[in-house]
Parts: sequence; C-alpha cells; structure tokens
Amino acid sequence: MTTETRLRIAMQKSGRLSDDTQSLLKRCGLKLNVTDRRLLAHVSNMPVDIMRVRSSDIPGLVMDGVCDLGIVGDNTLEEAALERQLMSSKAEYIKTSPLNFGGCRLSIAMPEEFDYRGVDSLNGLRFATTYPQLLKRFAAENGINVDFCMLNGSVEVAPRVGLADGICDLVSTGSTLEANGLKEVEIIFRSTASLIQTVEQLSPEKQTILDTLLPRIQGVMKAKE
Ligand code: PRT
Repeated sequence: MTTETRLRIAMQKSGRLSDDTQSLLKRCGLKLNVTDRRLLAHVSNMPVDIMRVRSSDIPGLVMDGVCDLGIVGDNTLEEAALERQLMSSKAEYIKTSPLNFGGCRLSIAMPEEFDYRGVDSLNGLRFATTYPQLLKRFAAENGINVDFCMLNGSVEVAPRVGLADGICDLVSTGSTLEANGLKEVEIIFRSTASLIQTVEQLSPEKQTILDTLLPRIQGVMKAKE
C-alpha cells in the first residue's frame, strides 16, 4: 500500500485527449491550472496532483503504480499491455470507467486500387503502423502473416513512398485516408478514452478521494450522453 495522501492522475499533456480530459476534471470540481509548463500540477481545492505526459507513457505509469489513475485511449492502453506482456513487465490495471470522448478505430487501409477480397488478401504484406502488437494479434487471430514497419506519425504516406503495402492506423472521420488515396478494409480495434486505475492498493486517504471523484466523473459522462 502506498503511503502518500495525494491522488496522482496522469493525463495527456497536449493532443487530442487533453482538452476533453481537462474539461472533465474541471467539471468534476477540480481547480487546476495547467496553462503553465509544469508537468506536475497541483489541484488547489482537493488533494490531487495531475501529471501531464505523452499518451504513450500513461499506461506504464499506472501499471507501475507511479500514478494512481490515468486517462488514456484504449488503443494506447491495449498496445502497451501487449508490449509489456511480451517483455514480462507489469501489465495489469483496472478499467475504472469508459469515457465518452476520444472515439476512434484502429483500421487496416490499403491503396484505393488494391483488390481486397477478404483478410487472406493481406497475407504476406507489409504495413506501416504505430500499433505493431495490435496488428500482430489481429494477424494471428486471422491466420495470416504480416510484416510491419514502425512509424509514429504520417503513417498514411507510407504506401505512396514505397515503405509499405498498406497501413494500420487510427481513423475517426476517414478524411485523412481519403486525402491519401487509401481505403479502409478492416477495423481491428475500437477505442474510446478510459479512466484506468493502478492495481496497487491505495492508501485510505487516496481511496476516499477516489470514492468522491468517481461518482462525479460518471455523472459528468452521463450528462454528456
Ligand atoms: O502525442 P502523444 O504521445 O501524447 O500521443 P498520440 O500521438 O497518440 O496523440 P494524439 O493527440 O494524436 O492522439 C491521442 C489519442 O486520441 C489517440 O491515442 C486516440 O485514442 C485518440 N484519437 C481519436 C485519435 C484520433 N481520434 C485520430 N483520428 N488519435 C489520432 N487520430 C489521427 C490518426 O492517427 C490519423 O492520422 O487522426 C488521423 C485520422 O483522422 P481522420 O478524422 O481523418 O480519420
């Protein structure tokens, strides 16, 4: 059991989830000032600290018990959990609450002219992706072999420059795929943001804060529906 008394929450510092996360916390009554450059922001009216980091660092911080809670996309979470299982690192967490923002899907997309005839037509191809573990799991579940190359951005350009046959990337409206001459052929994972919690036992003080916070989060989510 940890002995600290302030609940520590990890959130994305800047990006697609940061505004929604900040607004959720504010609507739960937390007074936080995240306009400065500090990575650890104190909440002034509750014993809560907000750690502002890259999305991809959030699962590990919660799985290692450095942060008590985290708000992160299921895509990032699942990829990190698979990666950590592979490395025999701690990969457990509690999914405390799904959140109704950050919705997207992880999809395989191919050039428009590709003759897609089902999953088997992807066998032996190479994909650019930020999500190799989710791609490998999809391939294994479907009995196909795929190769991949890691890209952390501009994934959609890979087929055009000859780096890969297709891509495995996040899609929300589909307009980026269309603008790059790609078509979505398989959805392999559906995602929203989630509130996750460490499996480590919280100190009684932290548990009390969480017991106050959780119904507020669920109330805000319900009001948004
Ligand atoms: O930078 P950091 O390490 O913090 O993380 P990140 O690179 O994942 O950050 P960011 O801000 O791009 O995404 C944060 C999270 O937002 C993702 O992990 C998802 O859970 C969620 N999300 C929701 C998305 C999208 N929708 C999304 N559309 N993340 C990325 N995209 C990108 C996608 O990669 C593609 O380039 O948007 C483009 C496609 O969008 P459409 O609308 O044209 O289909």
